[in-house]
Amino acid sequence: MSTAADQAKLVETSKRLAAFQAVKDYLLPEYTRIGIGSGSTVVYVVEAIAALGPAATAKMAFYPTGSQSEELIEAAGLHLQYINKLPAAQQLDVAFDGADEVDDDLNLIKGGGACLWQEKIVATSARQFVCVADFRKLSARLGTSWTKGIPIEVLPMAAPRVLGELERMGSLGPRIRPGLPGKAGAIVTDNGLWIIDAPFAPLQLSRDSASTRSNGTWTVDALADSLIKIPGVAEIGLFYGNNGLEVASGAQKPVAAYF
Ligand code: ABF
Repeated sequence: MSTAADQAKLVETSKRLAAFQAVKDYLLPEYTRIGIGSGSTVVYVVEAIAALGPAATAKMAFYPTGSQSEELIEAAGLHLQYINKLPAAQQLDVAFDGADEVDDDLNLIKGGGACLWQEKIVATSARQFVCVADFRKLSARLGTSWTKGIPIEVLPMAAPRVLGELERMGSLGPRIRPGLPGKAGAIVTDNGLWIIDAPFAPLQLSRDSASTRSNGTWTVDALADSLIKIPGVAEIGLFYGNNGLEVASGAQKPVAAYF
């Protein structure tokens, strides 16, 4: 009989295998600029990169998505660089990041770790964005396995009005994310903002659905378009779009996902 400990071990093994495979397939020796996301799965991505050895990574610079990945990069002895130092005409060769949920079309929910804004900037600065996750994260419709809600980064003074607008849009119980255990008040992001988690019914897959809200269900793109327009919203944890192979560059959605 499988115990909780067995399941936890399976999840960690899955994350590690996915991370090592993603690095093997997508970190080419000639690459020099690499984005590093946040979360516990990315720890294995950095482990896989560090395992290549100093000679292999000597010419590579690593761009973090917040304070956690900054610490990871430094602790692994890799060269830390910042996205604000990247000239506008240049792109990262590849960016690796985790996700909270991945649909069949590779749209993502991200932001469970409160780093979504910088994660989106780094992902869209890369020629190729590669998602690494474990088997629990894959589902046919976003909002099925990740039921805490879509993370939305907001200006604190706008939070009550954003909550009201989210309810009007059909979110079921949106709430300001509390601080980490032992910390009073709301969680504060690396950007000094708050996070609202807004649950919606599982999202429809199709981009060209006739109705954006038939049966109270939004399509990913229609919901994203509406959320980002709410005054006070800085960024949303939906990484979505229609980036087929021909438009991989600068896309929010990954070109590949590893489980
Ligand atoms: C980041 O870390 C986030 O976008 C996502 O919320 C979270 C996933 O964390 P984990 O890998 O620990 O499940 O990728």
